[in-house]
Amino acid sequence: MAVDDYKELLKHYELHETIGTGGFAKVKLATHLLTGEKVAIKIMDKESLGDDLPRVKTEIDAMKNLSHQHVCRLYHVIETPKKIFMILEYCPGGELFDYIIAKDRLTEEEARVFFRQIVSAVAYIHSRGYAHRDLKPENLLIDEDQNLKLIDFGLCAKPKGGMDYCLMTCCGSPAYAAPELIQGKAYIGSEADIWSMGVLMYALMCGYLPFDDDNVMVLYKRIMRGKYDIPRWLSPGSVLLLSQMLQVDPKKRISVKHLLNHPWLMQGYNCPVEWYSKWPLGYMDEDCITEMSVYFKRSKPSMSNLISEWNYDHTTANYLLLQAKKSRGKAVRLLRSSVILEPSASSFKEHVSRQKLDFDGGNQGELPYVFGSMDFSDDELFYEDCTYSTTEQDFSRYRYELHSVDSATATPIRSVMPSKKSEDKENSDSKLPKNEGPFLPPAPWTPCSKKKGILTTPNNNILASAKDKSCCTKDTPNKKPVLVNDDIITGVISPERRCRSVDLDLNQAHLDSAQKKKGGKVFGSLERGLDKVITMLTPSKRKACARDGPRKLRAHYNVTMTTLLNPDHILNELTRVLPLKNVDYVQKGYILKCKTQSDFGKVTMQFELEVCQVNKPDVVGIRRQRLKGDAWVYKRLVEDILSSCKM
Ligand code: 6BJ
Repeated sequence: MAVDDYKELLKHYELHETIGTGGFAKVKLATHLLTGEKVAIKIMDKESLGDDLPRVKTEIDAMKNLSHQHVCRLYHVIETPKKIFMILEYCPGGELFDYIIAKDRLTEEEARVFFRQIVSAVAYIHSRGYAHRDLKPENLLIDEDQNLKLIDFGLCAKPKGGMDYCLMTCCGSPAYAAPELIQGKAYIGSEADIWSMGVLMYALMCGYLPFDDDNVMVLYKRIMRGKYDIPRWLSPGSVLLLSQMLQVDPKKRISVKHLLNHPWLMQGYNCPVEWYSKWPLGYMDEDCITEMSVYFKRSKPSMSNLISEWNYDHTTANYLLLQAKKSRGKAVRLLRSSVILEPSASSFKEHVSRQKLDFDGGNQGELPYVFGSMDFSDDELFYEDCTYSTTEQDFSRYRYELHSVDSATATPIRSVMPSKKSEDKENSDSKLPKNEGPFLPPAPWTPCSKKKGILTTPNNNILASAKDKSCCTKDTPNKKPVLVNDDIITGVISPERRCRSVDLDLNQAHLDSAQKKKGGKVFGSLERGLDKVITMLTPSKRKACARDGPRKLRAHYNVTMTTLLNPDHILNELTRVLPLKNVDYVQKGYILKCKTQSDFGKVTMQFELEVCQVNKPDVVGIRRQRLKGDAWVYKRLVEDILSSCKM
């Protein structure tokens, strides 16, 4: 992999940790340097894309044609000879899927809030002539205001003759696929989307799927029969709406138009779903144009013309990110700080390892915590190891040092943390504060309990300008980025597995702003590969390591509370149970980077489990994050692991 591929990207963005890996893409958190806004960067390797390359083109084309409050926004596309980078709206709340499973299921009221947004997004994309064709809770992300954003337009279709024209390609996830689609019949994309929305609504309110089986043929038969269980907690209104969406005959299925003012969706709102875009494509904001014209020293008409080309280049990104800033009530300002060095002025490594600065004077860059990344198999630049702080006193200074990676921090498989003398006490009287917002899990937290187990389903080049000087460079050979191929073979190979449904109490805690106010430290992903030279920050900003104990994280719905008080004890329990569940893992301090593999050695699932301190020192939790693999299989596996731990 050539450093050149990252040159253009790193001129405008500082990369942080991986927040997801899909079949053919890796998604990283990043900061846009001129606005200080967080973005998600989808990184694709053209060579590995192979037959999936058209899917990427489809997604880019579609996203350039969509601008809606419930559709994830595309800001910028960078293509190099080997890579495609899509710079996208960042949604810190993660996937709706994780939210549902953390709560087991949503109340009708909560499901309605989300479902109105889903209907709004789908009505909008249909109005633009697109069918999504892969609607599922993994493709709905939650933004910082708890609003949903639809992602993954790689399978979307825009029938040439309009929305009523038939499609033939069978795509999407089997469990969400409409009967006509799996039968290989010609189908209408919008009708198929409505079916998937029915499955989605069912999953929201039940916490499991209406049609499900390990065997895909059995699953297909169930879908074609269209019969599903109706749990007792569903209201008659919900049952009716589900039956209208889950109609096997697409002609009898409810249309989006009728969903907009459906009584169930109107309940408590008394107004139809608003589906029109609040920021239609081509919308130009006066304040943003003014700021950009001042910053780039151009006349307003000339700046305005440049923006209106909508090339999805850095101009588009600057404009859209300024607009995003404004819509969140922040100052419409581009950063006028000298810290934005021309990439040519710093070495590549320095560029990516530089202390992150808080461009907005303290209210930016606050993450609940950082989601570690797990890069088992990708060769990539070693740039994740930037450790940065969001505390204000750190703004003005940053420097770099070279260190060898401390091999002691890379713990071999099955090794455990040195255990303190165990003094675990049952923590049944947790005093976690109450819920703060309408979308947060209910308080109080309840300890791990056995519940009925739940889910079962398989679930051409726009080359960087030649004028650009390299940021990584022949002139600083000793600071060349390190390419790491860290495919860690961990011994235990698991066959593709379907877990027994077991019990789990996912975190019922709330978000706490205390740590945010204090300006908690945010860390990049863990060091990989021994004998590598990496750039790290000054000792005061060094990464947390095992010796520091578990990280202190804000309570979140992807953190499961335990009743034990000793983090090492929990770590030992996890490392005892993981091999029993055929999960391979690598331990890095209190983080267990887990993966499952098929019989053929294909990685089927990647996720992290991290033992952490939550809120108060006497509450120990386990943060979980899925990075790759089927969401429902992951859910069952993590349920299985956690319920098998004695804690
Ligand atoms: C895209 C992906 C935009 O897991 C997280 C955050 C995941 C952001 C995440 C931790 C967390 C918080 C709460 C609960 C669980 N983003 N943001 C593909 N296409 C367009 C956009 C994205 C991806 C994202 C994913 N946070 N976990």
